[in-house]
Amino acid sequence: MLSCIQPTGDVHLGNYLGALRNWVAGQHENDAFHGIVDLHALTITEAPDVLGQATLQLAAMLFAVGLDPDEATIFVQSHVPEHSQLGWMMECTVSYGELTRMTQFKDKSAKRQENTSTAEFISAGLFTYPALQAADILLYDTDEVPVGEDQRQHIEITRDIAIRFNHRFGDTFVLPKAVTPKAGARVMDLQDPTSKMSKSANTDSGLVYLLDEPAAVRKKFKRAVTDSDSEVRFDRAEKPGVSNLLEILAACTGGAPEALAAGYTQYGPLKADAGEAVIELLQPIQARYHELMTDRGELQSLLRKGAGKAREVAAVTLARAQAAAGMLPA
Ligand code: ATP
Ligand code: LTN
Repeated sequence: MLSCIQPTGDVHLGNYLGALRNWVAGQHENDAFHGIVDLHALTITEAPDVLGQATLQLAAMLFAVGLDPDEATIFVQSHVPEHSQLGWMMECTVSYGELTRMTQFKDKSAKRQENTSTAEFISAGLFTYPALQAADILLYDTDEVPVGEDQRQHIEITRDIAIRFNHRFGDTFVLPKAVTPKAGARVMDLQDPTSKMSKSANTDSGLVYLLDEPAAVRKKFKRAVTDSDSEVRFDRAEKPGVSNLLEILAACTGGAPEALAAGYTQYGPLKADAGEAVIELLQPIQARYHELMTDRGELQSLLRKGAGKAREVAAVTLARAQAAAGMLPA
């Protein structure tokens, strides 16, 4: 199993309850690889001095939420040069036409064009990104890639690339498939409960970050958008705000949102309890995060170890692909 996360923006409650928590729960049963994909972030990074720090902070967060470097392989993409090397071979296996059909490129480039500060530069890397993502996946003979709906098209193109390569050069790559995690909660924006909580939201008043102080969490829950009647009931369609609060509370305390609803007759106490449950959930994560960040050397050594483990697998796959393509060995 392989999952990857980009070091862009701060990790929020949706990322944790929808993804990271499942990674932690599954780390004992799966042979799991988790990549911090800094080369992908580079497609939209122009400022100096941000990527390394964001990478280190994300690594600390992954360890703080409970990923165990002895169980899972946690690595930084650029520390495993096989990603770039196979990425180029994948660029030569995907067609220009296929890349032009990728909705993520269309969305992200359109978004950059709307913003005056980013409008004039759309990198070629943003366009060829799916080839690098295919390399990420194929290097580990990955069977399953847990992703949200938005990434399904990228897993499909990875399969198409692998099939084409295998057809041209003989059986080389395992065909991966996308899996949607069964237990993941879907956390909505507290200010706009019909949209998912997302780093790319216009304002962050409806986002709860894993590093938010208790006072900030309390305030965000207190101001959460609900509706004008005052019945507490779990109903995503009719009562999105209230249902989101119930779902968050349920995800933190382990109950079921429908059953929790019965315990409330007013919105105020529900907001307060959901806020306190989140504060309690975040407290140990924040404590571990801050402790890990005091020892940069130790974090880097954990990442070096992860990259070493990743390379053991990636180097074998790359060599197999190069041999299949008939490249002269060095
Ligand atoms: P962006 O807004 O830039 O797309 P994001 O906040 O949606 O970022 P990603 O980096 O795309 O986050 O996703 C990381 C992981 O978190 C993915 O597995 C994704 O499915 C999950 N995730 C993101 N937002 C939510 C959410 N609101 N609820 C549940 N899971 C989420
Ligand atoms: N494109 C993904 C991040 C990503 C990824 C991967 C996910 C890069 N490489 C390999 C799964 C497997 C995103 O934008 N969330």
